[in-house]
Amino acid sequence: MELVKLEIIHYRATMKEVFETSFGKTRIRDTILIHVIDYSGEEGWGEAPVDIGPWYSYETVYTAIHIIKDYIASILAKHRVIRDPWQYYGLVKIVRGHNMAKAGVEFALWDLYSKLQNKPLYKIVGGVKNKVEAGLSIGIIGDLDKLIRYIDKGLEKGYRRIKIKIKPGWDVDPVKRIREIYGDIPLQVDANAAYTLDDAYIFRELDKYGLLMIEQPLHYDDLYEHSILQREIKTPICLDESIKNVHDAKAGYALGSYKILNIKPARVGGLVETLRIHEFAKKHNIPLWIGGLLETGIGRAFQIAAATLPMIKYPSDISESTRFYEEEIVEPPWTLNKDGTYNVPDKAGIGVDVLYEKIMKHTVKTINIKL
Ligand code: OSB
Ligand code: MG
Repeated sequence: MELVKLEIIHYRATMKEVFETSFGKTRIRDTILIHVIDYSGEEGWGEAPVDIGPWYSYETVYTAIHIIKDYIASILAKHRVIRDPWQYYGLVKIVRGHNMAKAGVEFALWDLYSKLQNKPLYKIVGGVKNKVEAGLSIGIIGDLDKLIRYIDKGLEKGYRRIKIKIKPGWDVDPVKRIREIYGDIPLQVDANAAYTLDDAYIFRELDKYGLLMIEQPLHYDDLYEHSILQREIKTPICLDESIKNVHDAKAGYALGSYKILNIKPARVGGLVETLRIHEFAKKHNIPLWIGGLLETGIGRAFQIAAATLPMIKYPSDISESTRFYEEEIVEPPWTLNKDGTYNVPDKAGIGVDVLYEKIMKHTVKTINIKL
């Protein structure tokens, strides 16, 4: 790849529905889209699914712009010819943390690289499936009847499992209600780090409901306390926020902090680190699935490619394009089959066309860097 241009786009969309987690409500979604152009004229698209503030992660739209513009772009400008995404991974290692910023650019390079190889992205990363299973992640709704109506719609659409966000005061009751109404449908909960070990009694209570897993119950950076909680409950703990790289995955495994991992390729710095964690998971037979961060259709493409990997054993948090956003920025949009799967595109690259004009309608700012 011989890069000639890097474009950083601050994109802002109003959400069709508010998404509430234990760390807050999202009504307006700010994110970073990355566009790279090769000497051949071929292009690549990526997304760094940061937020406007440091809520899910310490990274924000502004830290991502800073890291990409002031460091990653300089590294690219110095090298210009980048053999492949693995070389990029080595070059940006010098930047500590800022995984989403690094991932956004890496994704764009993966798209470009696979287009230049004329192969679909999922094949290049070693994917083995041509359909991937989707689960629905439901925010904190706060009203049991509304929650049930929401689940009805989700199941009707075909989503293969339901995940509800929980926080203190909204945990056992909704789970109990869902079990009463739907029996033993595939169900899991995600606390986004809202609890402490003092709340262990809540997890012992949730333990009675046959959940597939409990996602990130304790502190966002913790491995040790999760290992204590995991010993007290039989429901598998799945870590999300605590796993930022393969080192965290190894340490958590040694401690017994989890039985399942949620991999968000952006959270771990991109698809190269995803593949490293996947390798470790394969060696130890750890089941994985792919998590989401309210991505646009661009980010969803990388989740779908990652979800084709062999250790992905549970449905992934990949919502249809139309769930959160009015404007479709990819063509065709990501649409669920009736059986709750997505077809994995067989076209070169991410397999969908990016609609530049539509993106520009919701763009706050673009930064163009000549490489
Ligand atoms: O913890 O999985 C999470 C969304 C924003 C921040 C954190 C999380 C989520 C989701 C969204 O659960 C799932 C999706 O993108 O559809
Ligand atoms: Mg989560």
